[in-house]
Amino acid sequence: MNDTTIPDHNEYQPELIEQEVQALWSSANTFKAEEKPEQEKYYCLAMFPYPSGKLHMGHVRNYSLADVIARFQRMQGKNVMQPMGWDAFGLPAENAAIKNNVAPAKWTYDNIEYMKDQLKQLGFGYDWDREITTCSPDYYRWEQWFFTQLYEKGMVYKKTAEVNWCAVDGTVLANEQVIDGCCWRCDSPVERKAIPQWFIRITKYAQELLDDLDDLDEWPEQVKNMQRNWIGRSEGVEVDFTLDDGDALRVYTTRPDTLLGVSYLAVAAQHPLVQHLAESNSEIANFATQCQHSQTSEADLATAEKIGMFTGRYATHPITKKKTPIWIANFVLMEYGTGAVMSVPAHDQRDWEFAKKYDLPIQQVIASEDTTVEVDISQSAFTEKGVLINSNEFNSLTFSDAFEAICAHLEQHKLGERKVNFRLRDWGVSRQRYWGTPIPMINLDNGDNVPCPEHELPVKLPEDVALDGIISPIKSDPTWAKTEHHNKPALRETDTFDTFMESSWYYARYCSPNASDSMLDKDKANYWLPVDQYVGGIEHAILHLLYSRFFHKLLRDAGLLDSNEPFKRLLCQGMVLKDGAKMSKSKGNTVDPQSLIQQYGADTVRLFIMFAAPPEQSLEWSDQGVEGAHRFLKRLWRLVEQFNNDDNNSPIQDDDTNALHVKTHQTIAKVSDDFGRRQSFNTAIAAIMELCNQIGKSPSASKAVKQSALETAVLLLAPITPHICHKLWQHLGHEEWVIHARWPILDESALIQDEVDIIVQINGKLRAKLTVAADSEQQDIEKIAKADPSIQKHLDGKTERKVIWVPNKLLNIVAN
Ligand code: ANZ
Repeated sequence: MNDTTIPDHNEYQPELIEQEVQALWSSANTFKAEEKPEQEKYYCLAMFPYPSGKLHMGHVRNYSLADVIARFQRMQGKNVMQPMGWDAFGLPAENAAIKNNVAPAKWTYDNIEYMKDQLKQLGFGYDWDREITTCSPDYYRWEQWFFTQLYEKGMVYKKTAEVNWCAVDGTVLANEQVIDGCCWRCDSPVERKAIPQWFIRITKYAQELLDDLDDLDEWPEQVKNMQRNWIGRSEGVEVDFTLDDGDALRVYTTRPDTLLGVSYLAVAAQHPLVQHLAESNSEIANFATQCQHSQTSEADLATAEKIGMFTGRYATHPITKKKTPIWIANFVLMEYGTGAVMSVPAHDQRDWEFAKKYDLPIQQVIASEDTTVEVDISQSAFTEKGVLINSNEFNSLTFSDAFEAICAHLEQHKLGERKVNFRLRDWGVSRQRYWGTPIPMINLDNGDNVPCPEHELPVKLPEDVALDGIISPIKSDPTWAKTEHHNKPALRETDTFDTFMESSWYYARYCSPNASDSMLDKDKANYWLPVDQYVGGIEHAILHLLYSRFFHKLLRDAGLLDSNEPFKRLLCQGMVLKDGAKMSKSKGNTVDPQSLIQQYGADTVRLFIMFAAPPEQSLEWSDQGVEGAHRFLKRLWRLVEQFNNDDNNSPIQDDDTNALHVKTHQTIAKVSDDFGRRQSFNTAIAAIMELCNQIGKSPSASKAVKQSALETAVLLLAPITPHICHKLWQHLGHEEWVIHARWPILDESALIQDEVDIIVQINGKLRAKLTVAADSEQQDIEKIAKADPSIQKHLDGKTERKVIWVPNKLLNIVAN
């Protein structure tokens, strides 16, 4: 390059170049994505943020990861789409509104404006024309429309379900508003209250949601397992015990092999049998109410103290015909199976604890398959599967044989049938909060419900409201809910949707964000979907990802798109820590991205974040690390400047030239694999740094090879630090922008080494290093090694026992 093209500003000044480069991208519409059927598409998506005020480091990490992947794929020649938007409904807006006396809508839109500017400063390559804001009626109208479609299909129903209720304020509380069992506002004790709510039948898709996990081979195993456990498929049997009046008390068990060990039956307090008995027995009635009040979560119940009450009734065992007592027990859930269980204290720990407490018989019916193991049921239940004993004709059967034999027996006598159950419950989508999508249903005088007709959509949420913090403005407004149905006065639903509704389909709407006459443009959805790479926090492993997968299947079954799953590859990033604790406002240990950008520039922040840890692991914040990243960028800048100013007087040496050429291509090979397959960005950066070191140490390499090494470093870094790389690429003589450049091409032949270094060990200790021809034979190396004085010294007087040979790497002689 001649002198006239040497840039006059030869200092690295991120504050100048970042704004300049961002302005170039913006005026050229660089990140606008369009469907191009002839080009391979790549849809890269990071979980959209809740507009809470300003970005935190967790956001920066999430969005840097996705942006690096998007830019890398672009350099691979793919047609990349990377959209961004706002998960804008939710409770924090209501809390902020009360605190600052500003309407939730205004607070939300102001935050969006501020955070959008921050995202731009970080240089993320978003197609802003696709921006989605979920609190906009243009968005939620389609959610409302889709809900009415689901209603027509029978996929939606209303039933009473319990909520947290503050009797003093007369309002429902979100879980976050219950603090140590009391109302966050008035501190009075929170009760459980049953009110009518809307549900979507996700359970109809339980099996498919489970099965399709097997096809998601680019998802972390951990996330798939969390989903499997949440769906909780279990194979068992429903067994009938006969009541005195001839009716059946049906229980669900996964262990029919223990049927002969049943000592009592246990039913939930809400079981119809209990309700029936309660009508004529006040003691039972009182006990049932008491159970209901002390009801806790399923997880707590497993460890909570077992309480129960004998009903005074018996039912006949289906095989032994013995009279079996029926108990009410707090550990039995009405919502699972049949709400009744056969209790086998010898082989189930909950049953065992209950039996000990109420002095019920404990009869062992399973022995260990390992005959040397003596089972002791006096201290706890023996819960393993084994061989049947004390079970009449079923004795000595193993678990699976007994399962089959007992099922067959029950089915033959019409006393039971096989049943698959799921832990997964239908999705309750009603929230009694204001700042959410109004549920598009109309409640009629006669108690019936009808969906809002399509021409009335969207049912708009009023935005200019004042909040008193107690009751939702659309509930307190005497007119908002008033409407008509067939010329008769009727009332709109005043509950709003769970905000998981909005985040369940936004990824699909990004494909046609402005479609005004349909929820999705099918051709566009089919072009872009599934998302090729989804990046987000592990805290969304279960609900958000399960609901999105469910919605995708609903969209498919409504004919709106064709694929089965929304997200092909998933990356869950780890947390950002400071001094070992999660960086968070409540802990007061946050580092503000904004001030870092001002001090060092976005490229330094992005580089540090990508370098400090592998993506899935937690990232420990380090001020020195940020400094280090900044120093590296300054050094890179200087390397390019020096190269351009270099008159190259030093004689060219073939060895240096060759070594730098090899290093360049080794780096391309490593970084390509690290970015693509391994998604290990920290090791990729380390490799690029090594390459830069070698450039610095190779003054006598040829100019062409130096140029190529520098260009390679700039190209490989471009996805991570795009602004500086834009400038350096120009400084290296390119007119084309680096954002339009292709990923460097690997010269495989450079990787074939003529010579390799072999480590020679004696008894595992390093004793010599030999440089030999690549692919040498073991006996040749042994000869060279044994001729080496430093090896001879250590072998002297010893007998050789064994030689371990790792081709091209290591020779270890074991001797004593
Ligand atoms: C007898 C038995 C014997 C059981 C034994 C276990 C071990 P999963 O795998 O989760 O489906 N169960 C059934 N319905 C219940 C309910 N509504 N509330 C509480 N517990 C319930 O678990 C099924 C097992 O959980 C069933 O198998 C039943 O106890 C219990 F040695 O029946 B088992």
